[in-house]
Amino acid sequence: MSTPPVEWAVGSVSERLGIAPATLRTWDRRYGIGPSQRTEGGHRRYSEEDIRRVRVMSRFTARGVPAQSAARVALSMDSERLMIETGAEADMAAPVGDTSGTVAAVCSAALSLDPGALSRIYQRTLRERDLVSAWNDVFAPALRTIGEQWGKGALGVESEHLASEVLVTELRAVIRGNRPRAVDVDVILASADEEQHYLPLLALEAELARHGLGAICLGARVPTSALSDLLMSRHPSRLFLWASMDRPADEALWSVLSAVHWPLNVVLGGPGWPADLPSAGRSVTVSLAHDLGSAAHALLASVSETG
Ligand code: B12
Repeated sequence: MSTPPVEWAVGSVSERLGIAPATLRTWDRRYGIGPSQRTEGGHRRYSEEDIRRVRVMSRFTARGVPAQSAARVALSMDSERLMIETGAEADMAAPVGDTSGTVAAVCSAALSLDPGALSRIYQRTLRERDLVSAWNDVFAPALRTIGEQWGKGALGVESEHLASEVLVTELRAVIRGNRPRAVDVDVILASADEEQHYLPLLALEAELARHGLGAICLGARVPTSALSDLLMSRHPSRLFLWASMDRPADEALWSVLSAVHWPLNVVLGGPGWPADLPSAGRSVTVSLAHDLGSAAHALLASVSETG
């Protein structure tokens, strides 16, 4: 069974494209540049193709073409032509520094399954901002919006996969470009047992690398037994663990940490961890980091503390 196409209300189209709702309604009424669907109650519902046509209209009018002729050209374009016309500009629609426009552009590129546009938006964001602000202001909000849209059934899981896969590639490029020469097993980043989400680990690895700190990043779903073996054999000084999903009540990690007998700074991140952390072993400090910057700070600070 095929999924019905996503349809957007005037307000959402206005937010995505930065065009006033009144203008959108006028273009629809006067020139037929509008939604191909309406709800039973008569509310406008734009498809992705309708939105592309509005984009073309907007581009022409912005260049001074009279609305009437801009509309004629936009209406003459078939689906393929509209894709070509708008494919390259979708990601550039948001002006520099416009975070909500950029977040909307990420979602739109994810929805249109456009990896090229996603890379361009991510790269441009990383050029314009430092990594922490790129993550806090654009990437994390875009991921949250994508998660919400997926939760509502407005966006397919394939769009979520694509948006995160392309972000993985771009974050890895930052890591590669900044990777310190020496990376030993002193700083470990991992996602908790059974936890598939690991993008925040890459953001953190990239941020640490930018500060000259190399880390071993183990990625998603690291079994607690494997983590335990690694801790016991290599005695690292810092461990970061991510959990998006709620951790089980019988979390095995706590008993692993209670057996640690060397100074270990454990930083936990993500909404999956309980707010009240059980006390760990005497030599272990466990804290919750609420954002990328503070997680990086906690791990970097222990470098200066330990020399
Ligand atoms: C991308 C994604 C995926 C990708 C992951 C790819 C990858 N390489 O990581 C894939 C497709 C694999 C996936 C799978 C699943 N996902 Co998913 N996914 C997401 C998505 C869109 C982004 C995840 C992410 O990177 N989040 C990072 C930031 C954005 O997370 P945050 O929670 O907002 O962060 C908060 C804090 O932790 C802090 N913060 C933000 N960034 C950072 C960084 C650092 C370093 C620190 C310390 C703090 C911090 O600020 C935020 C506000 O407090 C989220 C949406 C979301 N809101 O997270 C859903 C989401 C996490 N997924 C969800 C679900 C349900 C799943 C699946 C169970 C789906 C399924 N049925 O298979 C599986 C998970 C299976 C498992 N056991 O892990 C739900 C979880 C709901 C819940 N808690 O129960 C979410 C919230 C979507 C939703 N709205 O329902 N997912």
